[in-house]
Amino acid sequence: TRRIKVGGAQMGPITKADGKPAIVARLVALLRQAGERGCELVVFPELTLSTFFPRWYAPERDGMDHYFDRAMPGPETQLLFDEAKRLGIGFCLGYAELVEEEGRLRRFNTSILVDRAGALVGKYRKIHLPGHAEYEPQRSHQHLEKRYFEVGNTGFQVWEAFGGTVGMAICNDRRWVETYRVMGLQNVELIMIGYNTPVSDSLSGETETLRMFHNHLTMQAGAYQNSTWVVGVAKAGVEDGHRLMGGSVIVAPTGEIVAAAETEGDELIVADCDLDRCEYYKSHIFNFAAHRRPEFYGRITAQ
Ligand code: ING
Repeated sequence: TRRIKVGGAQMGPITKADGKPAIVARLVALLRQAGERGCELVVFPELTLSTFFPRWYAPERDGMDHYFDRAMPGPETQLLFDEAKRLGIGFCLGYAELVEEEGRLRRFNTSILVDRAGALVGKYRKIHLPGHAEYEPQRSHQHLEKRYFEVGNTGFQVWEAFGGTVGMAICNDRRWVETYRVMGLQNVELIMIGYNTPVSDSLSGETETLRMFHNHLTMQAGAYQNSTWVVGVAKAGVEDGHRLMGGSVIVAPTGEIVAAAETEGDELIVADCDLDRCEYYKSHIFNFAAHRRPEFYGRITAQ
């Protein structure tokens, strides 16, 4: 069997006042915990090097650039990369990416995957950006990802790494069935998803319980319907008065939750993921070649 010991490194709150060195020190502490528990891969949350700054309005679109990283690793994150390499642990890290591309400055909500030897395996830039681009006074807090980030241009890719086929998505992506299916059609066996999700918002009136139900429902369904493991990892807790949900989980290809966080702080969850458990579902109930009928699905990709 192709077993891989996976850690979900849930992060507690990061406030506006927290500097990068203190944040990186917490990431390194979780990495060391993962090492002690034999993890080969650790998944960190979305935007795990800063507070969830899209909750704040800045008059200029570059007004949050101080939360972005140009180089990855950069001077303040090199420590994390070095420690991971020393421990022989691969990791997935979410951060705000500032990059010069096609002759202009571009901003993405990004996730990178680094293997156990410390080599960059792949990069994903968030495609489903929720919320709005302009200030909306009726909201108790803003959700301005469309203001600070461009729609990602990497597509949903998979990579051969950690003994299997792995992919990445970020936060709101997990609510869209297409996210999982596009990777499912590439035979993905483990999807890593970091998220920062407000416990409540001023518009929906949903209860905290209902929002946690949606959080797990989407990842459990995505896992089962595409015969893949899903690792969903939160940045959680109260950031400058705004509470983000925890609920980090590791979901098996059966859709069952096999590990779940209990707190809204820095917390490592671990599961021994047997990638061969994907096989039965991929070759029977979700055997795409045998059962899937794309000639009837055209409307799904229509604009
Ligand atoms: N956050 C939230 C998420 O998709 C959200 C936004 C919350 C959308 C609740 C809908 C309902 O989990 C991010 N960062 O995408």
